[in-house]
Amino acid sequence: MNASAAPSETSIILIVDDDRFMRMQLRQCLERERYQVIEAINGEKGLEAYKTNQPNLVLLDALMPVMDGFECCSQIMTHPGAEHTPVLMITGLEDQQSVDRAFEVGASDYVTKPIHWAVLRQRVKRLLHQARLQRQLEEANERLKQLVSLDGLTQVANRRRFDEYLDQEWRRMAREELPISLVLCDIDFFKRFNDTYGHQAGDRCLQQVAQSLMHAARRPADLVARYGGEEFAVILPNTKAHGAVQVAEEMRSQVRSLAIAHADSPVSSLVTLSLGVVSILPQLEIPVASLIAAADKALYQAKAQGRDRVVY
Ligand code: GH3
Ligand code: MG
Ligand code: MG
Ligand code: MG
Repeated sequence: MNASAAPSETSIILIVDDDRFMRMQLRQCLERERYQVIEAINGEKGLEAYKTNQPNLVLLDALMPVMDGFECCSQIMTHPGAEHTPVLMITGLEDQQSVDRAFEVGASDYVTKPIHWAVLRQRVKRLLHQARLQRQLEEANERLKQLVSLDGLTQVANRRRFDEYLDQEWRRMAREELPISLVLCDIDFFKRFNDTYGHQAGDRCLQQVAQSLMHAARRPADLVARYGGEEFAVILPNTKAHGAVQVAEEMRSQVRSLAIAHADSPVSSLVTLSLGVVSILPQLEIPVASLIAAADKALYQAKAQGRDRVVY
């Protein structure tokens, strides 16, 4: 499956045909091209072989006892990942209806018997190549999606992802009538920290703080995001005030236990956090911005009351 290993990886091809002689000829043709070949004698056996071997390509006869090729193909297509496994129908049926049906049930290509071997070789090669390209494209897309939603410095979600997720969870919690909490965290006297230790030390501090927040927000649905320069926001779906305050206190203590020196901080000799917490039962007619405004207000109070604290 590893895309980088693709050039040297041997493709597995599954031949499903009730005709023993045909299977043998196909096998010889494919093994000459150094493919790994598996055989099955009907659609049912073919389906089993498909599940156990996860071949890169299936060569499928149409007319077979027990389960025919059309049924076998449509069943293969219901399996996760089947979109990466091209099915090439090889059959004596030349009528339009059979060709149409093959493509309808998910076949990628169709060749008729008697087989033109040079053409088959090229079709097999092309189908495998296309499937590999498609897989690589999807992997690249996956990586890209990750990249556009992560903050480059701290590797937590970025602001864009935060906005998107908050909107989504706000609506989901409103539908399910569950609470949602938001924690806004801001590093205390961070400008002084930069002034004292330099911008690079500041960057490292941000990375460490981000990791601490990740440790504290443990549920799979929780999202830690970099909200702005030295501000982080944490979305806690299905979490009441009590739980959210606990998480926020855990964050404060995690950051304390990083024990990053901050000699110029008026509130401590170490880097500290101020946190504002809000919890609400969302309603679709209330704008999500009101949640952020309330958390911002709580954070402002935490600052005003002396920093290094959680305000709910
Ligand atoms: P307060 O306790 O009131 O929050 O004071 P503060 O100094 O933390 O707040 P202020 O908003 O005045 O300063 C934030 C500082 O965060 C200023 C800016 O240089 C720094 N900062 C923002 N983004 C980054 C970054 O990516 N890297 C580094 N090293 N510093 C950053
Ligand atoms: Mg047959
Ligand atoms: Mg700030
Ligand atoms: Mg600050």
